This record gives sequence, structure tokens and C-alpha cells, in this order.
Amino acid sequence: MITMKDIVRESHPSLTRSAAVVEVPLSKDDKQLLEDMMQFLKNSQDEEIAEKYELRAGVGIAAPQLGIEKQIIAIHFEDIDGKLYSMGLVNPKIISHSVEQSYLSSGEGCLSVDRPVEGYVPRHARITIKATDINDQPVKLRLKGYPAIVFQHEIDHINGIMFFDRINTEDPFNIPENSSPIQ
Ligand code: K1U
Ligand code: NI
Repeated sequence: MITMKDIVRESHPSLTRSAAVVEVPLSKDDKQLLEDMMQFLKNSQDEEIAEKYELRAGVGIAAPQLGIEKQIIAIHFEDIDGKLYSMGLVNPKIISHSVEQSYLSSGEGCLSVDRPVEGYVPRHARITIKATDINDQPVKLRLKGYPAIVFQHEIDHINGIMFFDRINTEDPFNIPENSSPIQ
């Protein structure tokens, strides 16, 4: 079972390196890792389990956050319309994106960052992703709004980018150009 002890924190080199492409079909170990990451997210959102194991709630996690430098991410959350996004993906890639940007008005957090970091994180408003799922099947997703933000946060992790790398250092609450707030 993955707990907070398994999650590496800021300054760990796995968080700033590009992760390796994963071989498809997935190995048994890679499938198991994806299942464990999914279970962590579900556990972290279950009040009782989270309290018992002292888990911070997460809507996504990427393998580099476990010190595993592979292009593997898991996502588990419901959007504002109650649509469930629950999936484990390998080799996710943004193949196209909008010119328009968006940002979370409450800013972003990260399971690998144990301090509040204030500021707006500019993101693409809409993205199209290609990836491979846990059953070795190709997936193509068109995302906007909050789901697009979550996927970009996780894809950044496999590219060694932290959310605070995208905050304007001079003016953290600078409204990104051509953007709309989310929430
Ligand atoms: O990758 C991570 O560190 C997880 C992180 C992902 C994230 C995506 C988009 C914006 C901010 C952060 C988190 O899940 S932080 C926790 C979080 O955003 C949340 C947790 C429970 C309910 C609602 C949101
Ligand atoms: Ni993160």
C-alpha cells in the first residue's frame, strides 16, 4: 500500500528529470504500480482510511513522485458535473492544445510539496492527450476546465516540471494572458 512515506518531496532529483517511456504491452510490475497508484488516490479521498494512514488527499499522482522515473500517471476525481475521471495511463502526451489559457483561482498544491505556494499557474485551457491505458489500449482524450488542469499537472511531473516553475516569480498573481479562471 502506498502511503505518504513513499512520496518523494521537493529537491528529490526524480521530480526534476524527464521520465522514461514505458514499454507496451505493460509488464506485470508496471500494471501493479498503476493499480497501487489508483488505490492510493482512492484511499486518500476516503476520510476514514486517509485519517488512519495519515494520507493527504490527491486527485492525481505520477510515478516520479514515488521516485520511479517512468511515464506513468493515475487520476481519480469527479468534475463539477459529477463525471468520473478514474484512470491509469502510461506515456501520456499532449498532442495539441488551445491558444487560450486557464488557471485555478485557488492556485495549485502538490503531494510532493509540504508548504503552501501562492500564485496562479498558467495552463492550456483545452488539451488533447494520447496515452496507453492499463489494458495496453491506446486512448485519446479531449479535456477542458478542471480535468485539463489536473492532467497537465501530472504530465508536468513526468517531464520534471513542478507547478511552481510556472508561477510568475515577479508577480505570482499576474493574470495569465488570454486566460479564464477556473472555480
Ligand atoms: O500530483 C500531485 O501532487 C497531486 C495534486 C494534483 C493537482 C492537480 C491539479 C491542481 C492541483 C493539484 C493533488 O491532487 S493536490 C490535492 C487536490 O488538488 C485535491 C484533493 C482532494 C480534493 C480536491 C482536490
Ligand atoms: Ni504534484
